[in-house]
Amino acid sequence: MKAFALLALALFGYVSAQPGTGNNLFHLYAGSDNLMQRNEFDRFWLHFDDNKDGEVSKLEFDSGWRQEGFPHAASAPLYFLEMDIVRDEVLNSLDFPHIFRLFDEDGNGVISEREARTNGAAYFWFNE
Ligand SMILES: [Ca+2]
Ligand SMILES: [Ca+2]
Ligand SMILES: [Ca+2]
Repeated sequence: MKAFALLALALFGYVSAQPGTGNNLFHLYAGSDNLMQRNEFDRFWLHFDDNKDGEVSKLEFDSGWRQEGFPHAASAPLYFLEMDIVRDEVLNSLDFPHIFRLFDEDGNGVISEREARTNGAAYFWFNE
């Protein structure tokens, strides 16, 4: 729980400190190899899961997006819809593999910084 609070703080600090949100988020989750594996990608989505039931509800996503100071908070409900690919009004392990493949454009099983930036900008209007 403490680690989580620290992570949230780190996220918030990163986001509010400078532009290029997608870029900083990528480094936070991708780690030192600068590539995002499936488990790292899932970890990003699940950090919105406040009650830890393995599913990100629309409320969790919307309020998390705002609390962390991500850009274009008014559009968070739309971003949720975009990512709810298996349409059941929650983001969970059914959606993550599909979202991952949308980001992994060359299909090599990892998300590169370029893939993250391009798609983050397209889906969430993050600064490139
Ligand atoms: Ca939840
Ligand atoms: Ca879903
Ligand atoms: Ca890739």
